Amino acid sequence: MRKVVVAAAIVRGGRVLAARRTAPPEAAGRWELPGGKCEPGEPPTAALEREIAEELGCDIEVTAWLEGSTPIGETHELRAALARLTRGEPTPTEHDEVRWLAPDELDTIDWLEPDRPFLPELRFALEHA
Ligand code: 9L3
Ligand code: MG
Repeated sequence: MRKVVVAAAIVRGGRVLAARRTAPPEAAGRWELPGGKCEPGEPPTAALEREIAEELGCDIEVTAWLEGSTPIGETHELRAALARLTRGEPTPTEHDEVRWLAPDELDTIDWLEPDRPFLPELRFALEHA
């Protein structure tokens, strides 16, 4: 069983928040849906709320999990959820830039590979929210 990494597609006003990584070196400068690893036994929704509070200093509510999961290397897998802000403004502590992307801007940034398969469903959700 692969260990689970969770990521948030935080949606506001028809746009989604993308975040640019600073580490590790091979991922620096590339974009992701923010999030991180579940702790052992930690439910994915709780892990995602915790990771977003740590990385962006704001609170979210998970509204729906996107379909499927994607491999991260040999040992982990990525799951992604739609979410909305419930407190605060996202302010990066680990990322060096964040952007609110409209659906037609999703293809304009260099996403990490594990995130890319979620983009079609995310685009659909943004267009039909
Ligand atoms: N990862 C990939 N896409 C994402 C996230 C949040 C994470 N949207 C990968 C990057 C790392 C691993 O998962 O290899 C763990 O993520 P983190 O704890 O370094 O954020
Ligand atoms: Mg992270």
